[in-house]
Amino acid sequence: MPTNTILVTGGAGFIGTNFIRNTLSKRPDLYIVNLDALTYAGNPGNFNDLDAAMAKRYKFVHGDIRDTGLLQKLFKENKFKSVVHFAAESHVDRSIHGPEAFLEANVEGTFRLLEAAGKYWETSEKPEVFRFLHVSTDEVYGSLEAEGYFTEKTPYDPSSPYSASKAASDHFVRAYFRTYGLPTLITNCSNNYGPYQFPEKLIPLMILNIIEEKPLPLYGDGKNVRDWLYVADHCDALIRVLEKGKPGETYNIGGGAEMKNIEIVHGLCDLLDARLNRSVNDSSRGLINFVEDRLGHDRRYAIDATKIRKELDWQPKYRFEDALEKTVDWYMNNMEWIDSVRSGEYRKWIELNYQSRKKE
Ligand code: NAD
Ligand code: TDX
Repeated sequence: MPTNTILVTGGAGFIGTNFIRNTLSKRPDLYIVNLDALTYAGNPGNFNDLDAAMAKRYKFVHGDIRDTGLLQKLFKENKFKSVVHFAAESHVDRSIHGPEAFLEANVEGTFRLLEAAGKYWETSEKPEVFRFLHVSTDEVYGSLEAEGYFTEKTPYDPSSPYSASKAASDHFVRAYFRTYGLPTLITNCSNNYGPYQFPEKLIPLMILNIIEEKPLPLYGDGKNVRDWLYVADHCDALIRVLEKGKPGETYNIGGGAEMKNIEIVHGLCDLLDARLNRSVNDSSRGLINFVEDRLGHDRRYAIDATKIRKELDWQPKYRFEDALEKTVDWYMNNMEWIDSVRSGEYRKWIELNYQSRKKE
């Protein structure tokens, strides 16, 4: 691979896939190596349809970010210009059932990657251009009441094993900048949605359940609020941070689209009912089922994205209503992709998570 090659970790997952596809298309000079362990959430087939020119600039490596030997070999062979680090266990409910995998992938994994990147950067005489971009979440800031926003200065206050593991990984990344000078960047973004999202997360899970006329499990009172960010907007923000961000800095990325979960589900029911010719009397809203709440469920997330807007001139381009429609259409047109990711493991997860939530 040529010298303008970037290492993407976790690129066979939801955001990584969108980032690689988006970047290969918008930056024709860049080459990408995608290192992914292919957990249940990773799907290497997401790149089968790249055109020949893009496929030449893309390479998949099946491996774990905790494998130091492999990392050293990859850095030596490719002399990466930068690292964009997505690889993680990413689902809050899974972290409640099995926190250890989150410690291993998110904390140890990030640590091993920092070590390997740091050694490479030191021994290659600290190239000016090198960047390590760590993709993190707004969940590290904890939960908001009805008022206020997360800024880059909001103190960390994670609630779930997932957000605790992401918070720990953020601290390691910051420490490698302050202690060793490794040129790191951190982004903390809000809830993403769009193509290729694994159907354990709210939006794709609800789309599929509506299509299949299954119950729509809303946790608690359904009024928890999330700030929704279309994945293509997120990917543009990441490129901007990678190219223009200042080492050592953190940037919050938000969609500016706060919605209650119940509003999202109502919207999805209406969009799909129109597409599936379901009448008002037969509305999918009738499938809504309030179930036992998530343990430690954060009430509200909302991002203040002033810093990235002012310093890097980024703001979301997509209106929530339009991007939600695009997302619904993508899932309706990609049922084969859905079948390919819904393995036996997926069915086991759905049973484990939703069986225990049923109310008497
Ligand atoms: P995802 O679960 O869809 O994908 C994660 C990918 O990482 C998978 O392909 C998986 O195989 C890979 N992976 C996991 N452990 C690995 C390991 N040890 N070594 C190598 N690869 C490994 O996740 P996503 O939704 O695409 O999220 C990507 C990143 O963005 C995560 O770090 C997540 O914390 C962060 N994030 C996600 C959201 C969101 O709304 N999805 C919001 C904020 C931040
Ligand atoms: O079946 C469900 N019913 C339900 O009511 C599911 C799966 C979720 N919910 C609720 C919980 C949340 O309030 O919907 C909201 C969104 O849930 P998720 O899609 O699981 O996302 P969230 O927990 O908010 O975390 C997401 O955004 C931040 C990503 O999964 C994280 O990786 C990211 O860091």
